[in-house]
Amino acid sequence: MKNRLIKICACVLVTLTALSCLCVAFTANAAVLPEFTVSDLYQVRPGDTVSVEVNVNENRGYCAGEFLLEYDPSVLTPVSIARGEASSEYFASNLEYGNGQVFFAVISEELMSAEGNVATVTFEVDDSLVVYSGELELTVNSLVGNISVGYGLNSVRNTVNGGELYVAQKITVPAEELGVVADGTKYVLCGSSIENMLQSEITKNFTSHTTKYYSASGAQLSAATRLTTLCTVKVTSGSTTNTFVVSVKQDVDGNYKLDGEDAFIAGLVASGMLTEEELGKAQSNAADADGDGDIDADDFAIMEANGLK
Ligand SMILES: [Ca+2]
Ligand SMILES: [Ca+2]
Ligand SMILES: [Ca+2]
Repeated sequence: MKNRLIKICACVLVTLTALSCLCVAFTANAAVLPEFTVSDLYQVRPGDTVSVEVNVNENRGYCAGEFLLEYDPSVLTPVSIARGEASSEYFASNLEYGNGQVFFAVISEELMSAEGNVATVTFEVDDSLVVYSGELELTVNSLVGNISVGYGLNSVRNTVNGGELYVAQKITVPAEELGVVADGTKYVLCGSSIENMLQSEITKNFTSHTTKYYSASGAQLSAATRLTTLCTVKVTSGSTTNTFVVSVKQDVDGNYKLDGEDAFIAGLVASGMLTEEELGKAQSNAADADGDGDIDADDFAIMEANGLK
């Protein structure tokens, strides 16, 4: 009942504001809608409490707006919402608007032209996750402006930039925390040395899951075999399996040796004969020997020196 009341109130407010704004004298202006963004969330751990900011930029003014922030309810649970400094005091919200939806509305008698934070929604992240990559999407509905700023009542329905969410459990081996990078529906597990990549040590991170280890060709590895580039780790809990493709710095071809072959592949990328997309994320990360984010002559030189040892 409360939910419906909030929805109805917001719609009435928006309609009333639209009517009052339409009274403003018309001047020929191109519609310049305010730009809304949703903050990205990286480096999030399962069980964390995180805050997602909805911000407004390029704001020539609006006097009412209805917003719907959509999230994955299997991953996030909303706990609170706070009005931002760029909103008016007439702010209505509903955390339980729909499954995976937070609703809020702002309204003002005068144009709100401040830039900055409109609202901040705080979520709890499911603590049983291993890894997750997804997006929160903001839909701006029924944005009301003055005709003089180029628009009256707009049903914007735009999906706003940002809102990426990336959650990964901490995965450690002795002396190192392994990096995790999203790669489509898979994830790349990044280590610095084959010496560190012991199955038994990685298994210790997943006490309530089942872990299985495979070679690049898909054969299950014997327990003592270390992992290197293009090996895979499957982590299963219930009906959910997360697949990690291993990447170990400098062993680009995944043959457990650091030698001229690895330098050769890096050289192909550095010279433009092979793209990082063609090579794939796990091998590209391995080929970035100095870890500066690109594959160039410096990386080739580091790996070429391995081959001469
Ligand atoms: Ca190699
Ligand atoms: Ca590099
Ligand atoms: Ca470089």
